[in-house]
Amino acid sequence: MIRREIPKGRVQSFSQVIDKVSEIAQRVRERGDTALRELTLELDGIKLDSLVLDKDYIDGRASELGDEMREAIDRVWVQLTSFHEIMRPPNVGGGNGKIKYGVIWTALNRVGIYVPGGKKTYPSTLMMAGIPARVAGVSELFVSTPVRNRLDPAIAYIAQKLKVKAIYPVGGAQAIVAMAFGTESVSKVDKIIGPGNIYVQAAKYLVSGEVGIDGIEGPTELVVIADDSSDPKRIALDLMAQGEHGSSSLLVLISDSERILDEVSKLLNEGNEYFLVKVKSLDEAIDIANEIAPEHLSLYSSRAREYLSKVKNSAAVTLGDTPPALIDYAAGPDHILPTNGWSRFRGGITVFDFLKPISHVDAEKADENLIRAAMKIAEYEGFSIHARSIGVRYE
Ligand code: HSO
Ligand code: ZN
Repeated sequence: MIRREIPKGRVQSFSQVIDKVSEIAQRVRERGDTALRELTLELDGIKLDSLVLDKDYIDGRASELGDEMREAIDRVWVQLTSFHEIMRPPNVGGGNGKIKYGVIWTALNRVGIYVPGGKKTYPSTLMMAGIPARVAGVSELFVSTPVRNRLDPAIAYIAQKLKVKAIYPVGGAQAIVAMAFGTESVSKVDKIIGPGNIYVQAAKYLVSGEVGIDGIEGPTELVVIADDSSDPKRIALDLMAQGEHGSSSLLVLISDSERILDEVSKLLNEGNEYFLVKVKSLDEAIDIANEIAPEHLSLYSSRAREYLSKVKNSAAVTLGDTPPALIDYAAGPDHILPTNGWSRFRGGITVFDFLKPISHVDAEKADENLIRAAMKIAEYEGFSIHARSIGVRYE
């Protein structure tokens, strides 16, 4: 369906499912593995033998992967690794006066990766979460993913390459809660990374008081800004490509050319809703895109580079004739990206999602004025012992 208007908001909101997810969370917290088995049967219709996949089984599944797919994964692996490596921050240190201070970037210890499943499997998502984790130096990786019949050989192969500690064949909200709190079989992690359906998102939100989460990643979003020099067939393909994720995808084309809007509208398929917006100038288009704050933004214009600096809210921008789907699979930047307007305040997954800065201070000697200032503020707050504990060092 084609709408000639700016989209008003997002279709899904997890407030609709939060009660159900709270109930699932309570069951998993109270009854651990037993609840995981029951919920997987009830909600997914899958009877689980084991909650942790056997290493020999994973190796066996990986060995079923065809050579071409293996080579494709190996090639993309190099590309994603090189992108994430340019982001790795150095430890820094400095000082002013007599105080020395610094920051040590420290990798997280245990990370749980959620890989969505269902009708499709997402080996690409396992790479997008696992590779920056490995570049950051995370000690232990765990994967949870629904397994309908047998584990996807590509997921098995990537898990092998990532040296994951365990794969749990569990999906949905229950998988998130299990990794957040731990069960008899599932290890408790420090942070959970990965996209998922509305139940998974709501569960991440719910457990975010207990563990770190990367954000809330919902249905895919693409805004294309196109001028008259762009190719309508390719624009239609880019929009329909992100429509493959399902009917909740947010798909928008903004253009100053009526001809482009017209031609694209004739090429779009059924099954998704598409928003087509006519503007007077590309500056106006950028303003609208910044307001929408989409996950993916395609600047399909010969002046794309010029417009890039005007983009304020989007986590992944493709320039000119670059296909947005290349970011989904191979360009280098991550495809785990903020949706629902979250690109107003965060970007896609990088090594920083797996690192934390530990700051340190060495102030055995310190500037007299600074010491007096610290003591003054402590006393102002009514913390006289704080003040004394400082003063006694530098008398
Ligand atoms: N477009 C999705 C990622 C994806 N596409 C995975 C295909 N597979 C969110 O950026
Ligand atoms: Zn996609």
